[in-house]
Amino acid sequence: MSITTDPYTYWAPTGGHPPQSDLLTDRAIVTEAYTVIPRGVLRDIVTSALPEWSDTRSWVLSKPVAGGAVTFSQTILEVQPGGGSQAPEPQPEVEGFLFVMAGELTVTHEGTDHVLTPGGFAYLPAGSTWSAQSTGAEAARFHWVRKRYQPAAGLIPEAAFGNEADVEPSPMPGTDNRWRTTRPLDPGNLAYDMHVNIVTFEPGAVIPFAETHEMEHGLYVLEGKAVYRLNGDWVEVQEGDFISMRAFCPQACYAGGPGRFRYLLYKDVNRQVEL
Ligand code: UGY
Ligand code: MN
Repeated sequence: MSITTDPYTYWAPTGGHPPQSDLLTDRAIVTEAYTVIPRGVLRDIVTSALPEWSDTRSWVLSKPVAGGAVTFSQTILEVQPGGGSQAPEPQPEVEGFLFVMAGELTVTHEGTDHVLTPGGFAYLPAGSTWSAQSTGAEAARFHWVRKRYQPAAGLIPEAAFGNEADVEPSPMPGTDNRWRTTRPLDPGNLAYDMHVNIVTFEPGAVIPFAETHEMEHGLYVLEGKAVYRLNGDWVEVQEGDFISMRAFCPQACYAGGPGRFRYLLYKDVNRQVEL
């Protein structure tokens, strides 16, 4: 079976407000093991401004909540052309990962500019000096995953910049590349205590067992649709939807097509359990 060769697409929210004639029923749910935030709820009234950023609004998709995922926050920022921040990160002990879906974001890290377009990413180590500006003609829309860095003796994580198009994905064994993972941060480098990967399924590919692991996930669907198994439930998801999973939430999926199914996946990794 062939691999889809169409260019990657990235679904990003633009806000707005539904008409009074719409049904309110959607798939939003908070359970003891997972949360689903469907794209239909990413509206104007749930945005928040951030004091460190100008001409910006944001949708916070995940933050530590008792009983839920607690190791990270994940936010979509929408920064109008010319807007941005000279000092985006208020907490020096917090690392960040940016992933651009629309527009252009210029990230200046330790004095060097990095221009990120859709598919572009940046890893900013905790305590590093960086700023960001929306430098395109349309608003920059991007994910910002933040995590309190968990130090490990002798290990110092390096900043990383690039575009997913330039990172060779790793095929999952026995799938003919129909389930593959693009890893912007070197998985062999234990200085990193989180990964943010892009997972791709060709139509018909599956996660064929209920992964049940200590790591938490933030999962944002970039492209396509699928049915996702979360704990005891099957949930239909599409591009623009977000799922957060607490530790040990059983998970699998069936990518039934018709197109490719792709998502951005946060995962805490490489550290002893803190007790
Ligand atoms: O790496 C992972 O944990 C990944 N396979 N999980 C997932 O896609 N839900
Ligand atoms: Mn997983």
